[in-house]
Amino acid sequence: MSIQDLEKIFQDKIDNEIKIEPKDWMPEAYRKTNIRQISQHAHSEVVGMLPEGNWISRAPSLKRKAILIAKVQDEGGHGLYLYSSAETLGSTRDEMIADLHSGKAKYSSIFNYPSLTWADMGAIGWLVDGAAILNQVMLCRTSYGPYARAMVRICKEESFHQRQGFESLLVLSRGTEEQKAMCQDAINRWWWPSLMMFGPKDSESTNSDQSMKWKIKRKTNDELRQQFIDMIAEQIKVLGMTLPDADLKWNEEKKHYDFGEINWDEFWNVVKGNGPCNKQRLAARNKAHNEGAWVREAAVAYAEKKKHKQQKAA
Ligand code: FAQ
Repeated sequence: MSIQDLEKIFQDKIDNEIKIEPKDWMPEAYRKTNIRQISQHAHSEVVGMLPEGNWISRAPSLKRKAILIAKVQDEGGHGLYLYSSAETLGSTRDEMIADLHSGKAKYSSIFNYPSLTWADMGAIGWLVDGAAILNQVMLCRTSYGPYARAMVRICKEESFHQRQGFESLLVLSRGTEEQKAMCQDAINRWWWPSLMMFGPKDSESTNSDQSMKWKIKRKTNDELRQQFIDMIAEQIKVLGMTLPDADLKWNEEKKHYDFGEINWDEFWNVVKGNGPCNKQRLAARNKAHNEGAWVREAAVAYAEKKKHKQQKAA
């Protein structure tokens, strides 16, 4: 069969909503784009454990501590399903992790901001998981089968994360003046970086056109960002707080909220490794990896021992 025939069969499958599976023929660029996106997504989940992990030992009650531990563990689990899904495309976990640790691979810009107060745990759950879930609901229908299936469970867990974040902020928003101020301050700091999670404007998005044709992405960066703003602009009213954007206003004609200009210089600066916590995050991941070397060695030694035992018995 010629390349053109194979490409036609592949695109027909996509056009007919048939998932692409690991053993199917696929264009090399489709494979690479999926490895790039899925591995960056996995790295984001794992690096994303750090800002919240920072508050586990300082949670204000046993209940909040148990919830936060469970949430951080969930994020680690999401990373593992996603690495497994990328491995089905021929990339090894060692390669992907090496790329993260050397700074070659990207992960979401949002995790390069510091978590300064307890209220940040609520703001991360509500805004960061809220933004993540909108993007990920779309990815449950992405064209690559293993990625789409991994997203189903991830979305269920993220939706719990978002609710716990909102509930945590709701308690603060009804608390003392100090707690209300802490809640507002966390929202002020996390709002704009959350909008940047959706990626650059469509006009600047290098991958979107092709990814939309391949149905890896089903909605553009700007579409998802607008959907998020429309949702949060309503939910903030329940909290009795405000969003830090003087231009945020309902537009009756468009049936969407208008909003102010995002600071794209800040976004690219963070993506290029110069955000407030980039160096700290990579140092933490490298340290954890190095300190865990003995666990990996022990696991390999145990697997070898088991194999020999089985071979002897056979
Ligand atoms: N940060 O052409 P596009 C979570 C890069 S999970 C850093 O538009 P694309 C869970 C992009 O890679 C959050 N880099 O790119 C959680 C590309 O560079 P490249 C992560 C960014 O891929 C919650 C360049 O800019 N979610 O939060 C960012 O079509 C709480 C041009 O951009 C996912 O990864 C950014 N924000 O669209 C965990 C979802 N945006 O690679 C713990 C899957 C763009 O060509 C606690 N990913 N770039 O060198 C996606 O849906 C897409 O990859 C987008 C970007 C939408 C993120």
